[in-house]
Amino acid sequence: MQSQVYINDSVNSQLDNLMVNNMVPVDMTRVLIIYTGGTIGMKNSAGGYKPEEGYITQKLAQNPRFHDLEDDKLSLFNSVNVSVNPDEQEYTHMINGINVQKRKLLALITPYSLFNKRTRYSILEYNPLLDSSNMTMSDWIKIATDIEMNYELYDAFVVLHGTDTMAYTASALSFLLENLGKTVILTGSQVPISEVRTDAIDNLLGALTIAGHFIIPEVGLFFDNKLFRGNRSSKVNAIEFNAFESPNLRPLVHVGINIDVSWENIWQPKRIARFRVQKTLNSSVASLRLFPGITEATVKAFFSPAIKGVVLETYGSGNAPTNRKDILAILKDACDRGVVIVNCSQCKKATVTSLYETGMALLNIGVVPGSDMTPECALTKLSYLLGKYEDDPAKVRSLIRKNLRGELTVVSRRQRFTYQHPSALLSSHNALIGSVMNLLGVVDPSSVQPTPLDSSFDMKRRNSTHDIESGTDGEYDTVGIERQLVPLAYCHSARQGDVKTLSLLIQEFEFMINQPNNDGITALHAAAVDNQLEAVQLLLRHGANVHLRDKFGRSPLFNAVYFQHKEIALLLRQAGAHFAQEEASEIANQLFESVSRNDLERIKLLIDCGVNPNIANEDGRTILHQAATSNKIEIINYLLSLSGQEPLAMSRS
Ligand code: ASN
Repeated sequence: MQSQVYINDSVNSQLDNLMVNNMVPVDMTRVLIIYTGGTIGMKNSAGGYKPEEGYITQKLAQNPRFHDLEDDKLSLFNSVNVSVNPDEQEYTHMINGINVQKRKLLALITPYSLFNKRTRYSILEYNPLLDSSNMTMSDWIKIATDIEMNYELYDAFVVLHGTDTMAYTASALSFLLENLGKTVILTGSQVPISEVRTDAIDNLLGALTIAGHFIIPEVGLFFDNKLFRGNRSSKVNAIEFNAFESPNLRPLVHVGINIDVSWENIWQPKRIARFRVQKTLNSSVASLRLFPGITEATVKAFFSPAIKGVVLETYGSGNAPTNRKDILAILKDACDRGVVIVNCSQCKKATVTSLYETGMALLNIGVVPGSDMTPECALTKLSYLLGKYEDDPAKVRSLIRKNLRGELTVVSRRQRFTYQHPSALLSSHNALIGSVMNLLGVVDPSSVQPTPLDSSFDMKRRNSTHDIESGTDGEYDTVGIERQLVPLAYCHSARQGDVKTLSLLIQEFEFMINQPNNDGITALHAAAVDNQLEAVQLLLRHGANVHLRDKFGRSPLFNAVYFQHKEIALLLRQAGAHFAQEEASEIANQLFESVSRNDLERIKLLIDCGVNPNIANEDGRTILHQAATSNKIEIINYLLSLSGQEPLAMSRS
């Protein structure tokens, strides 16, 4: 899509971003907190607990753990732009064309963390603030749309939300946010932040810390020191602080003395596609929990023609009574009519299989096994898929069984009973590490020391068969060696365009594809700098993240454009890359310099990579002004063509 050029564009809103950006250090992350309501922000009043406008921002601004008061005095970062939709009605069923307006919000800044990072954040507060029991599907779409509108302005998003329906919202968002490349974390609390003894501080600080330090490109739910995959979580406790569980998947992050990220469990999107938001959900979905003795009349009424998708909550491993021919007949009739029925277990920890005759009976009439999805997840997934493919139940059925966002485990019959002895895996591990060290010219493996446990690089070994926690497995310390050598090997082979070695590394260490080497660069940065197109393609298909910045704060896209590697730059754009806010001023300089140098190719590349051609300098002048003043006809004509205007019929003299 081409950008439009507005000839009379005055100082545009990008400019004040630019000016602020000049002062933003590399170690700064921008987070947008979307505050939707819930207990977390409530205040005790005469009429009981209720949310109060502006209260949470005020509370955080006064707390030195959340806001650097010294910095506040300098007021360097005290306001930030946020995109909002002024017309609330338009959120539902809106496909494209969001009516975007910029609003200024108060910006807060965390003190430096142990890793020398700070997070600048703002709170976009909803009106009205909702108890999550009052939320509807259009609220999910509203949150998703707000993330979409601010996707390029912020590095990560935290959603403050009531706990009661948080698992539903987290599941829904995980589907609505397609090709997500940034961190989105939902959190809330059991006790309001206004109380002395509250879980709000730890939950919010934990979510903000993770969002500020790591790119975990999925929708997570942070509670009681754990980050869960959102679509795997359920509220299980309304009395204690540990309100959530993720029964069928280990937490993604544990926050303790260290922050342990289980990188091997983090969802790595493998499609080369841009971030987009699905804005239609089908509300004709429902859950039916079986119980012994349920009547035919109840089931019949439930499956009335209006219904399009049903989560059938069955017993144990997905079992339903085979002696209830009346119920099976109603289910079969519904399936034949095109209703999509998903079989989920009533047990928290379970996988729906077809091992028992009672489960097979459902499969045979067309009910889709939901594997280990939570009922919350199955319902929102149905609503999402039926929102996209309402008239194609066969497609919905097949996609329900697929793992779209890490929401289910695909287990084949054979896999259930396979056991591989750890030594088999470790010997292949050792062989690979040995060859990696050869490649890098490292002679003595035992001379390689592990890096100290540092949360930003700390990672657990893969689970199950690989689980040798001590890190020593006979020959040498594989954990420490992996941590140091694998990123080195990734970068080295990416730089050389050695896709054979890259493929080998991916086979064994795909989960480390985004780990930076000692110079703070990732394999994708290295391949982009050295114009290794094939390597870039391979890395992107295996989960390389386009938003990671190197130690200079630069994204792979910046590198590709800087060195004018056009194909790579365009491929990165296709994969959702955009210039980081911190890069905006340098990129704008490049644009203006290219006009001075009459470098039309670079101008085209910058604009194709998303740079706004109407960006204005400090004098409010755009590149069109500059090209006109210096009589750069080709550039003028190119800029005019962007907005479909006739070229100038001027001579070059
Ligand atoms: N009822 C509240 C809500 O879900 C519960 C909470 O946030 N702890 O909004």
